[in-house]
Amino acid sequence: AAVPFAPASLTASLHARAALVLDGNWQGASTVPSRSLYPHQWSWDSAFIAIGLRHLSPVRAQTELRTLFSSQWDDGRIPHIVFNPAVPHDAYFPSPDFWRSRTDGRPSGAPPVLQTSGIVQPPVHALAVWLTHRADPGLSRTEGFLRRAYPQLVSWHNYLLRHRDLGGGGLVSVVHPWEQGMDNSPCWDPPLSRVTPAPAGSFTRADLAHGAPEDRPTDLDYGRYVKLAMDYRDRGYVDGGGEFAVEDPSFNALLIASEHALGLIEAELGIDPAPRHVRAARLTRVLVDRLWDERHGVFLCRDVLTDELVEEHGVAGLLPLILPTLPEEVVARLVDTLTGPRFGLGSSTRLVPSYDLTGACFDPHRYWRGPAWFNVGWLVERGLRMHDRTGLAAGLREALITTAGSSDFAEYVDPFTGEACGAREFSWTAALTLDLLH
Ligand code: 9YW
Repeated sequence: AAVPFAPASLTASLHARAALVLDGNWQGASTVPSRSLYPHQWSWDSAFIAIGLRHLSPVRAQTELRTLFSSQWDDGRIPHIVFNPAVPHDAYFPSPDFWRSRTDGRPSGAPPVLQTSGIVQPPVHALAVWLTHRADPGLSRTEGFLRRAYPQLVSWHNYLLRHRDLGGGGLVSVVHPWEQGMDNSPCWDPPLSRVTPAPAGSFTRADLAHGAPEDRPTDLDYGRYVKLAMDYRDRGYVDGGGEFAVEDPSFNALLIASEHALGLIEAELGIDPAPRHVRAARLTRVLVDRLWDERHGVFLCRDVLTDELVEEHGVAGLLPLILPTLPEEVVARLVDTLTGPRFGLGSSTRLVPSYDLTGACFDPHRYWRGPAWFNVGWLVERGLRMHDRTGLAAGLREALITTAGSSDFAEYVDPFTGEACGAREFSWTAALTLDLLH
């Protein structure tokens, strides 16, 4: 069926509207994802935000990333939230008193003056640093931007590769669905089903006051998220020994893409980048070995505790498309899957749904169980261009730009109709629209 998308806004006014969203969400040294729903700094949001912000103000993009990096723990992890102390604790749950990052004696060494969470988010940061540098290399050199960010990025990647190879096969595991960023993806259902949820009355969700409950994760999911986070906290954020450990194709692909970006940063700093690119190519091979499903032409999650692949087709399984050394036969299969009945790009939808349209759990409105997200679309567009699928990339780019404008930069949209869901004036939607317009 034809998809009724709103007509394209004028490029110039869309650019101005996106800039206004980012100005409105700017806090002086970082940007909130959404003023209503997410009033602090989120890790992978900031990376995507910087990628757009660099077109408006390279200085602000640098500041965004530097602020985030100042929250890095001694063990190298970059926490998924940096809390704004001026925001009341009940504005977002879990709040700092849940995470207790400043409790004395944490072996992982959280920074003493900031309040942060203890889990992480996808490592898109080296890519964001490199793209921010490219926006104004002169300014970046004057500011020592790469020189200062480089050791922080190295220690961040080392944390992941050294402390999070919980499956022992060379890939990184996430220990909580929030770490991968696609909170309630059906890919988490089997591994999460083993987790006993925290009792319903033991915590109060803040998200339901702002978002439509039927679009948000269920209470049962939330109870399990809380239990996993509490257990990790109570183990002092020491890795290993938890009830949830999953190798996810998107998290690992973003790490590998960032390893390549780190190679480009090294070349710029006069450091030999060859070992970095070799490591990234080796990790790409490991990703294919451990997570590629030849039968369905998609990457799957590996549940590390059972050592089994999870038979659910989430969009995370398509994101390795962003990898430059992915074998062409794998690229071709991924493009078939993307444009086939399960993801429908170019036929049943012009966007990229977050989950298999034919899957039993598909829901066009419920968060990461079907709706289309703009960061995902941006990554797929980049991957398609990288692998010379320029026609498909151009169609997707156009649809992303048009839908961002017609949905008032929504957090996510119905993949068929483009109808806005979740928060409006969402920062990464505005930022990545700016990037697509350039
Ligand atoms: C939540 C901020 C974050 C994103 C995640 C997204 C959501 C937080 O919002 O998680 O409370 O549900 O799933 O990817 O970083 O935008």
